[in-house]
Amino acid sequence: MGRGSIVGVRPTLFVSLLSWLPVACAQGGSGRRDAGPAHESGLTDVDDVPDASEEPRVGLDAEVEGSPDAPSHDVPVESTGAEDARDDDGAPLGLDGGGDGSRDAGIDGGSDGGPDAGVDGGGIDAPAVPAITSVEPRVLAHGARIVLRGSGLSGPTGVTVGGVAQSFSTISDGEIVLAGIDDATPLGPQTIVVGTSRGPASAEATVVRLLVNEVDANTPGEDREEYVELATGVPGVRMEGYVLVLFNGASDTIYASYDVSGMANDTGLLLVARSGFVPAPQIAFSGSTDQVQNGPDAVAVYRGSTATHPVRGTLTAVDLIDAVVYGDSADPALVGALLLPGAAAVHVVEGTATTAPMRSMSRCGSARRDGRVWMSGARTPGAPNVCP
Ligand SMILES: [Ca+2]
Ligand SMILES: [Ca+2]
Ligand SMILES: [Ca+2]
Ligand SMILES: [Ca+2]
Repeated sequence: MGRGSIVGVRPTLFVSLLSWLPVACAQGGSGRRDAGPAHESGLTDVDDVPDASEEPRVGLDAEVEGSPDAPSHDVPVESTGAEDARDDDGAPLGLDGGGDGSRDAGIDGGSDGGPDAGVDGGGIDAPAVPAITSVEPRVLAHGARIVLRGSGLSGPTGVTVGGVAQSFSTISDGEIVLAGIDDATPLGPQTIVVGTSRGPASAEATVVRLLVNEVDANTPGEDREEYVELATGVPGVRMEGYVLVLFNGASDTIYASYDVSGMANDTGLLLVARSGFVPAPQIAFSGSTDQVQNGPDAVAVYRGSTATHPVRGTLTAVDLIDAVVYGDSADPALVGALLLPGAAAVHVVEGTATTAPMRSMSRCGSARRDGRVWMSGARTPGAPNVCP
């Protein structure tokens, strides 16, 4: 094809045609069925533009492509389906070839990312539809800070989980933070609802009550039978987004941490013990002996991960979900940081030198961060505790 045939074309259209011509020529005879009549008619009457109630037809693509500025050879019209005659929003196409991925002769106003020539029938910016696109973490533990992300979330009128109102703060149109899932929120699969002036946005998530349920730090002889048992309150829930943290009272720093990941058993428990322990743990200690210090020390669960709570990390109540402080003597720093103030701020004793190896420390109540619900009792790894 000779370039001379388009000398004098406006620069912008010239560029458009340069990008268009090779494609047009390459398409050759692949034109649509009605290319002939449409082209023969030359400039189709604007009155012929179909409205939404009429059978879609192609017309104005041909009008542009067949304009006097176009090459004089038989213009191969793109193969267009009927849908090409309408905009993405169903409006009559007009001078818009966008959204269908095809190449148009320089007048492009569509949603394909090309420059808009200002003749797009659509393009009116609508307010963002309220939507929640992510919940972090996906498992909602009582007391846990939860981040909701999405769109159209500004000016929320309220947030509920399982029908229970939650305290929250709005970070932006796309982010809401729940300060801590209310302890009264029902467990199991629940719906999160963010009310807005433009209607509600919702998402599904599982609510758990994540607790340190039992700790056996001191076992007969070499400490090989130690374990920590976590409770979720939801059988078979697959956990993520939380971390088990072991604090050394001697330094008040983290000496071990494990991501709480894996599926709770049919009583909603997750066992953390050495590889090879019976019953098989959901989470394995990194070693096989002396993995749980005998006290005064503490075991806690946080929202986070081993990355946010690494070994040598410091004592904090930020994102803390539950904790137990234990040992023969008190550790005011651990108690003060991890347990609730007042009567709840007491540590638990596993037993005497004689009895401790045969017993464990068991939770016998559901209060979080409360030493009063703990007692020395029978070992029940992976099974419900034996309580009075
Ligand atoms: Ca130990
Ligand atoms: Ca210690
Ligand atoms: Ca013991
Ligand atoms: Ca148990």
